[in-house]
Amino acid sequence: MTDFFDGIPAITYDPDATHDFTYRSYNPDEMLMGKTMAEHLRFAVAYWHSFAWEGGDPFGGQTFERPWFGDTMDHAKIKADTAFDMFKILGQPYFCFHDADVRPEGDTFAESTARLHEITDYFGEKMEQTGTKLLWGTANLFSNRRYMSGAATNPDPDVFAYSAATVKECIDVTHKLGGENYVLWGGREGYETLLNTDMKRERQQAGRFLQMAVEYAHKIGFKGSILIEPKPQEPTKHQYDYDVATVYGFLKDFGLENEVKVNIEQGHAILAGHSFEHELALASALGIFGSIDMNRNDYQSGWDTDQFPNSVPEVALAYYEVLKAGGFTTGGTNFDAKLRRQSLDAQDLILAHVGAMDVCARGLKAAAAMLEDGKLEDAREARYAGWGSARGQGLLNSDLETINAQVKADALNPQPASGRQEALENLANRYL
Ligand code: XUL
Ligand code: CO
Repeated sequence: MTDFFDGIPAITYDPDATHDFTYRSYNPDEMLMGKTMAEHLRFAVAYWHSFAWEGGDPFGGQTFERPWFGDTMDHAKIKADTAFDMFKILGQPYFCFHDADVRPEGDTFAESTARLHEITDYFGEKMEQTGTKLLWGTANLFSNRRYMSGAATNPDPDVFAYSAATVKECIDVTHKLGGENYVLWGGREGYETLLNTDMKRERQQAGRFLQMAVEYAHKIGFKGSILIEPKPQEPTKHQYDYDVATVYGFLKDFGLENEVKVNIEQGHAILAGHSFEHELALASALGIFGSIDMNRNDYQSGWDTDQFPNSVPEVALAYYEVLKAGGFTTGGTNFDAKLRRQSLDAQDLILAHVGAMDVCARGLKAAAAMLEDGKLEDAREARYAGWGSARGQGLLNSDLETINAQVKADALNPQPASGRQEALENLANRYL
């Protein structure tokens, strides 16, 4: 144990506790719809926000002081020790990381790679000792200045090559650690101005890059899911993986719709002008639902503030879609969330996760009750009941002329029916 979290106890489920270091709703062993809460939620801590982020914002730099800040491998190991101490305190089953979060950048590709393998071997030992698992690994192809004009979509083929070589190493270490997914977020895959951008070429590069990642994952026998994380803008003005619908079109274009799924982030959905549940429902309808990043934005600031979730009603509607989709398979609930920069203390880091896990647990319970009660689904089914009739069944296999003749023969005159939105909203609120 490091001393960073000294005095903070392991968090357990005790709704009656009189102190803050307790789960009041997240009871990992509680059964819901045939699975435990832990199995439903599959919580993951994001290494980057909790351990690599220094507390900066566009107007100021580092606010956090951490014993592991520094660019040596010794620092990287203290960081890993502290991270695994936190995993032990929280008891969440998973974590996620980028290469750049866990090892200092070397002077050469070879040095960076050697460091990545060294630290992930160290992770491997700790995972073995603690039972913490890897939800997903990923490559940071956006922070270093070499990626300023894109990674796969860079006008310079050398950057494409460097990025491809990096993804190979990151898939390797994800595979080595038994990671259940590999994520690609195209942070710089977009443009700042169309005046210097060949969109057609850049899309082709991104498509081929993704095919190569899928081909390599198959080759080494990686059994996890490959996931794209949609986001509409920020850091670039426009990103090619704008939202779930855009990603699906992209996957179809490159023959990858059965190979790649999506990791949907609440804050990114909002930036794209959608609700989180919209993105989840669409991904499920398209058969590409994979995993979630459960972090919200501040609704006034209009940018990706990556805050821990704290709205039970919002979270409930999201898990309703997750449950309807059959729940997670390889995916889970990753907190791609960071503290506010004034939240300096070790206990802030713990309490942020504790609160978020409780909010998710309450949302999940509400969602399960909504689904098990069945009233919402009954109402939805009733609304489309006509499509189950002989006329409804035949229509989609018919043609315009036949339909036209039938409408005339039957003197068809459709009568509108209420969508009952307020009644359904009242119903949904009863579970919250
Ligand atoms: C950025 C973001 C990333 C991805 C992983 O907005 O969400 O942290 O989750 O690269
Ligand atoms: Co994310």
